[in-house]
Amino acid sequence: MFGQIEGQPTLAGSGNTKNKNHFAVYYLFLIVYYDFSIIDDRRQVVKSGQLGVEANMAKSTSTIDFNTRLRRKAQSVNYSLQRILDSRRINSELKEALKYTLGAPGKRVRSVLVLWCCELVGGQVNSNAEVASCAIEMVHTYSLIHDDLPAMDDDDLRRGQPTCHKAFDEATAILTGDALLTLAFEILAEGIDQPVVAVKLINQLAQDAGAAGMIAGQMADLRAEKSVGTKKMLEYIHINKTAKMFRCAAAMGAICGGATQKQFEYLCEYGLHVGLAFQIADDILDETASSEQLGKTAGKDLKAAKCTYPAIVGLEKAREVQEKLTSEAMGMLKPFGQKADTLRQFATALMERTK
Ligand code: GRG
Repeated sequence: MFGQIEGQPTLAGSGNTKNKNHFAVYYLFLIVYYDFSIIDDRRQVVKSGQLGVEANMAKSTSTIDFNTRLRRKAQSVNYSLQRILDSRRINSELKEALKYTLGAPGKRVRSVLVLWCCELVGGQVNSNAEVASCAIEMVHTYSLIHDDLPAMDDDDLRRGQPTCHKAFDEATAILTGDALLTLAFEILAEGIDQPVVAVKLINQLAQDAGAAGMIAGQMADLRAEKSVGTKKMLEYIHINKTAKMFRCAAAMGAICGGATQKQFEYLCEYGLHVGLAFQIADDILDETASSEQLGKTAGKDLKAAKCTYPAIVGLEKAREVQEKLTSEAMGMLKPFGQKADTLRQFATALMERTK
């Protein structure tokens, strides 16, 4: 998990045992120090209600490896989600299910994309981006809960734990999804500091997650089962079901960071491309990885004769398409220069993911 830190040898390459021990102690100190500093920063955020942690983290960005930065950003989203849930009066049974699903170890990649796009165009993450990152995670989590229901994909395992309707019951799972979907729009309406920004964010999320976005993709996906799939159908499903939520994340980050129209358009295209590549990775992993590795049931697409890239074009070609999309996504970052290096690493990480 802790890859090489720039300018420092890794543990494995650090010489004799005595030196290794010194490095081990040093690393331990660094880990403990960083974890405590994050907690301290968060306490300040809770106390003042303002964003501090992202600004503090940004200082050390250049010296920390990508995976650690991704993990830190995801952790900051977790804190924000927890804070939002803790601050609301919600029926205790429903709250338990909300915490169970939202608190489960999701990768938070859409949320982190919001934060990094805001940082890219605005220089730093602001409180609007923090709210937007939580809103998109809520909508994403709702979609997973509903997708796992018996009427849809009928699955038992999600994020390494029993699905919501298995852990609770079907009615609770439907309502938990409904609560997350509505809460997402509530926090945007309530927590964004300028009405015009709030409206833009609400509109973007409604468009990309709604009847002309994720729901359209899900509908087509269900209808495509067991029919003879075509490449056109496949693209329609994947773009709508998955890629538009990544486009949405990039767009929301751009809006929060005050992007110009051109920057907004480049980031939207970047989001669509990495989102499609992410879904192809998902299709490939469904065939090549285990349920333990994925934290969800592997091999389901094949069994359900789903319209996937490996099923339509084969595994090898699927990987080629994925690489092409990732390289096109990188192309969208050219105008941003070196400042977009984190998004370049993000695109590569999504393509190479193993879970
Ligand atoms: C039910 C309205 C409705 C929509 C369902 C998102 C979705 C549409 C279905 C989930 C099943 C699926 C395979 C969707 C494709 C998108 C995808 C790969 C979702 C999983 O996202 P990750 O890997 O999940 O980011 P975590 O758990 O890490 O958040």
